[in-house]
Amino acid sequence: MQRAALTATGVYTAPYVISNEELVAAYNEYARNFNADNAARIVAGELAACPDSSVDFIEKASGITRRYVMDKAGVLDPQRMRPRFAARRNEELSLQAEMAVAAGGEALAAAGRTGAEVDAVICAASNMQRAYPAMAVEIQQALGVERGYAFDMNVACSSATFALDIAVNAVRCGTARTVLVVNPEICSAHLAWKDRDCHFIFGDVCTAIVVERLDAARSAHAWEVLGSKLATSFSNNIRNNAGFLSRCEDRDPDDRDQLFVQEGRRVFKEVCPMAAEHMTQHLASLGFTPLQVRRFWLHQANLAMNQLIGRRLLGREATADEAPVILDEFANTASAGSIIAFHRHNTDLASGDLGLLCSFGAGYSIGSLALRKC
Ligand code: CO8
Repeated sequence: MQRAALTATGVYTAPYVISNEELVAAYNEYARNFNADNAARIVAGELAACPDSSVDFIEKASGITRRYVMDKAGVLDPQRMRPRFAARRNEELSLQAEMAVAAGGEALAAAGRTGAEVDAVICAASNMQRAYPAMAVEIQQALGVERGYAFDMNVACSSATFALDIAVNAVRCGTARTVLVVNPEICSAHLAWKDRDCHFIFGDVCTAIVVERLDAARSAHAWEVLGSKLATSFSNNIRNNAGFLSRCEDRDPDDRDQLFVQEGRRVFKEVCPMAAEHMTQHLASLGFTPLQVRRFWLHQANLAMNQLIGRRLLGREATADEAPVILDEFANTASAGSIIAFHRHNTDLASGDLGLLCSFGAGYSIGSLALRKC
């Protein structure tokens, strides 16, 4: 059995920023228009009025101050309230592939590798822009990966950690020497921007991670993977019903259940204890306690969620150095969040330091990797 390591990462940041102030101004204009257009039905009790959103609520409830998106004008147009993307011809690089090639190229360069040295590409994200051919195969070709295999997978917010588990096992078993995992998350395309309960939650980004044999690593910042642990438990509390059967069910793509829907409070209450218990058990199985972990790179959905998980793990508040936060800047970027935190906050640690990367989200799904700095 080979020893496997995460040797490098890359991040593609979406080109536009939307502040909470801009978001709330656009949403409130949409709400005013909706209420004026539907005044008679609202008075008759046939329709609920659209309540205003507020910057204060968003910052207090989530810790999010802004987000990066692939299109800003469409999202902030009160007549549209969703991104606008130009359709591309089949001969052009797809949007998700473009993001993945940028992040993947950065990660490969940081690992001291070229596409020609990669054996497998896994494209893991909450949404794929098409059913087939797999996004990963297009990315494989665009990055000059001439051998091996590529495939897509989706475990919602845990897509990246579940993909890392597969990549690590492939390297350990000798199926591959070098695997590239990419996570192009275009959350803005599946977010209900007209729903004030969730319109602030998501942003767009793409992350990439190189997984290699430890003995072949060239990077100065490699992390050996000591172990990984995956868990799932079915829940309807985070759900999106859009799929290939939608047109056969005569569904409108704007129907509320064809977009992201969640019971946010229930998710909060149920997922926090599950995630803390999962990480504690994972560490115990490797002979460690949470207090021995130098840094936690947690899923980035909600600041209060991460603070509560930190308290459950450590018995006290985790410092920003112990559990860095990036969701204030990026919002929730589904499976990419913990990887952005890792990308931004791993090179300062010392050889021998212990770290834990953990995602949690829809499914429910939880994935963790215990890492030791080489
Ligand atoms: N402005 C003003 N008031 C508001 C707003 C707003 N924007 N939104 C809600 N309110 C009001 C509510 O109506 C409510 O009013 P009332 O008390 O009168 O009923 C009050 O504020 C409190 O509302 P909530 O109870 O909803 O507020 P919370 O404190 O629970 O905060 C959160 C809401 C932030 C959503 C919080 O519950 C949370 O973060 N929960 C966890 C969310 C989470 O982690 N979800 C994970 C989902 S991500 C995932 O798994 C990936 C899925 C795939 C991605 C797909 C891409 C789109």
